[in-house]
Amino acid sequence: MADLFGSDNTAKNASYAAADIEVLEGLEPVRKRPGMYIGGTDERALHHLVGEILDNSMDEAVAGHADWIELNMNADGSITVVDNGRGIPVDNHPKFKNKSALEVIFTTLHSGGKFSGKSYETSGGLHGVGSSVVNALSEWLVVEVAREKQLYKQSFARGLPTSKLEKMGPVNNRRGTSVSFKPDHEIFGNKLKFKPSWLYQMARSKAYLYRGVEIRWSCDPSLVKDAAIPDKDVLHFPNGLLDFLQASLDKRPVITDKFFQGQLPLPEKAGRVEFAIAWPEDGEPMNHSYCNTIPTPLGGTHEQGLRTALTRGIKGYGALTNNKKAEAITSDDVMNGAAVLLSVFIRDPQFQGQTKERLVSNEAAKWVDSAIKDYFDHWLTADPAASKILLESIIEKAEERMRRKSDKEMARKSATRKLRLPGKLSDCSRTDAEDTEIFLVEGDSAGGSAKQARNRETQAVLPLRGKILNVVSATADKIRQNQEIQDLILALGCGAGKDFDSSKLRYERVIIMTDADVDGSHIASLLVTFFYTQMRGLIEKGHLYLAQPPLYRLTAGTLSEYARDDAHKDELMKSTFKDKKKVDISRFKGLGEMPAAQLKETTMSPGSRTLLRVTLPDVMATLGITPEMMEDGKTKSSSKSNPEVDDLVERLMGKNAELRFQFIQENAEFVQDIDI
Ligand code: TSJ
Repeated sequence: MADLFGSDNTAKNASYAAADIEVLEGLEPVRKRPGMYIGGTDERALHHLVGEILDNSMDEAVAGHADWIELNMNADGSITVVDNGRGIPVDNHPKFKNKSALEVIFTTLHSGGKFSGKSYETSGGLHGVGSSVVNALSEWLVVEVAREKQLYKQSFARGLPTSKLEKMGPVNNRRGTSVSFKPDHEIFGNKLKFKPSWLYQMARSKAYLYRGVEIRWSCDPSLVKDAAIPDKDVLHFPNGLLDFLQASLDKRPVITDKFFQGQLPLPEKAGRVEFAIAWPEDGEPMNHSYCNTIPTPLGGTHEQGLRTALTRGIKGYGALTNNKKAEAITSDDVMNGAAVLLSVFIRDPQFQGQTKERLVSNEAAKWVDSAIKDYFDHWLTADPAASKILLESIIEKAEERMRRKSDKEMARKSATRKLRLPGKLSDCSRTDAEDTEIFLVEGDSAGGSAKQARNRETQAVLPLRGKILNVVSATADKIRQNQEIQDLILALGCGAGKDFDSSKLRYERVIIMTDADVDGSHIASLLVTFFYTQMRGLIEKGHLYLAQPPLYRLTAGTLSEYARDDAHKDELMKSTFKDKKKVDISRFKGLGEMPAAQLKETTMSPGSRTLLRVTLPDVMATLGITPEMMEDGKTKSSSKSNPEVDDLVERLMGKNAELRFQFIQENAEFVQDIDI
């Protein structure tokens, strides 16, 4: 929402360019396909509406303009959120001569909100455009604004105004915004109701995440709630995440009483990071991360930065204290036993995923890492007794992991693989599947580069020639006759269709590595579709990944970075290369022409690459697709047509490769693996 008022926008508005208008559109698409905007129409999505509204008040508080927020659950199933901020602006918006800014905010959709995979420029992903989405999906919504000593009010129904913005008279002693809304039963059905416990938890965690705000909770006594949920409560936590962690651990014993916690500025004035970490004795991990108080349950770059800092710190401390065993520690050993709360505040965060639950702003990893690094070193050296206990417990984890691994290797070696393998396969030398990968690459030339760039012990390469058969439109017989497909099935060792057995998979990860162009996208989407129809278990068990080869290399003097796509390139130009006069941008035509060393660094080496994990079941569930409907890749005609399903099927099976690849990428899970 803030972008509607940003200063550069105001300047642009004066020129009233046609191009500007395209950015905003009505709310019909939201009512037509609610799932695309709020990730479904289930209970979770319903509660998401409250988050959208609350986040706007949180933004106002975090910006320093409000210090309390009310969250009320009303007897009629509606919600009221109030804050004492500046009040949503009510002046006429320059782009819409007869409409107030407030009305524009509640009745228009930023087109970034469409299923485009692009993030918005406001504080958080779905957020910031959320108010109009909530309005569209509400039976009614009423806004009141107290601003400049005047009270204003406007009402809406299902996204459309039912009144003008009215002046309700003077107010002298307060300012702020109040929004009440009732979710539309036409969208969410009659059965869905807000759960007091969920909303109370949401309010609580927001209060923990920003110590400068007091959240006043109230829930109508007539609503049924758990014994633990009060009718009224004031949530305010001056010790922020530390209070949050203590409450979450709930007296579970920890291996050192000293928590690692802090609030630190990020470098380059990029924002700040807060964290509180403990290592519980029971070794049960806990991990919650947030960006601008918005939960990021799928993690992302901020978590990655913390991981890197903690792992380097622990290993460094091991080296410092001459503990040789520390060398074997991996980031998983450090994180898997930790209870972690991480919260970052940054400008213009980039989110990804169906419900924008993962932070992908590239620079966040480096910012969080460098903010925490030295602070962690100091913390470790300040209390050697506690640090020794911590180090030793992490070493124990590492040793346990290595024991398990060698047991497994022994078991596999005795059951030797007497397999006929395809001639084109360059296999890895390791014989058991653990920690091995196979790269499926497009064509022999890319195959050659990949062979040079790989780690022979753990990475296999299978070049696939030409476009593989479009499996969704072919019969099972025809699929099996296809040479490329036969090679693929043989190399993976796990069979296909009815014979599929994931325990026979010869590699831990199957990585599709195609060029970052239209043809590459096409092959990648065909392969994903093949796996979806013939080896679905492989996706379900999280074995399938997409590599992310760069499309550009940016160079200025000694500075050199790779960019995945145009958006990433633009982002780098605005950040890392901002002050550079001459930036040389080269575009890679294909993986085959990339020097092996670069291919290794950018795309193949576990230390520096980024992989996307393909997780289709999530999306299937969200869009209401059952596995039966997709059997043999054909939709069984169901009595009533479901536009969301039709659309998905079209995306998967239709001719448009771009759309398919976009679908896959948007729903893939972000995995960044560092193996230090
Ligand atoms: F989501 C929402 F729009 F419905 C909503 C917004 C709901 C609630 C309960 C509060 C809010 C909200 C918005 N609270 N505070 C604000 N602040 C602004 O919109 C605002 C005010 C002044 C200025 C300015 O630059 O003067 C800028 C903004 C973004």
